[in-house]
Amino acid sequence: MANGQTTECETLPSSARTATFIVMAAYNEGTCIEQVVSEVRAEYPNVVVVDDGSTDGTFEAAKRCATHVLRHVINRGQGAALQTGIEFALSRGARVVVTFDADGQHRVEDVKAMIAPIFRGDCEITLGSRFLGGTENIPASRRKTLRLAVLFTRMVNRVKVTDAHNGLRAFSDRAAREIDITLDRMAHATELIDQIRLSGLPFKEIPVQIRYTDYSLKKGQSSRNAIQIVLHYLLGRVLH
Ligand SMILES: Nc1nc2c(ncn2[C@@H]2O[C@H](COP(=O)(O)OP(=O)(O)OP(=O)(O)O)[C@@H](O)[C@H]2O)c(=O)[nH]1
Ligand SMILES: [Mg+2]
Repeated sequence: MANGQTTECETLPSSARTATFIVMAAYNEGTCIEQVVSEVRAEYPNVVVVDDGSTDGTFEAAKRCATHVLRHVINRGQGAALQTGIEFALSRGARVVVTFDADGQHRVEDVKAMIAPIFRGDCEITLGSRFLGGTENIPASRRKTLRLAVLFTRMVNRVKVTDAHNGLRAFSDRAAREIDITLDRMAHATELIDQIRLSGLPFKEIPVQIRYTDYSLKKGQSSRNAIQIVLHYLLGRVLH
């Protein structure tokens, strides 16, 4: 498996932009989704929002700005919403599928470096890494939890990554077809790493930046959630 660090300077042909589908799972992101989608859509015309049973105005806001909007009638979790969005993107002819958080934590400018190695045929999957990207303002408790997640991934999944829970990822259509997220909630991130290892598909980690804003910190995952995520993942392994 490839595991390199690259930066991209080249420009992408417009055919690559249109063949790239950006999939966003969104849960109660009504206040920011329009801005996030608009920024992405200015560069990549195919943006698929999966509203994950939100109880605010996320669905209506997404309808105003996204290319495609899907909806789970109940909240099922990020893993389930991403699987729905990935399957939809493939059904519409996506050549590359990118997963991108709806809370504004990812940067549109990082997408190019994520997809270029796949279009070049260097690998089938890219995983964003905030630790290779030098993200500076990671809160101390998040940093510790994320480091523990990396240790867990190295020991349990036996895959050497530097950031196991980064929502910015890209898959070739072939990889997206092989990946089948069955863990509905946040444990899907660890399940994905298992599936990448089992598939033998070549992947690369790409340096990216994660924005920590007041909004994302208030809404995001707590350290207590991390324990739930581990238990959910282990239960999933026993049951599958
Ligand atoms: N929390 C949560 N997020 C969901 C859910 N379904 C979809 N999402 C989306 O998943 C994305 C990531 O959720 P976050 O809770 O921010 O998780 P995270 O970015 O891994 O964690 P932080 O670094 O703490 O922000 C966001 O775009 C959410 O809108 C859900 O059921 N719960
Ligand atoms: Mg977040």
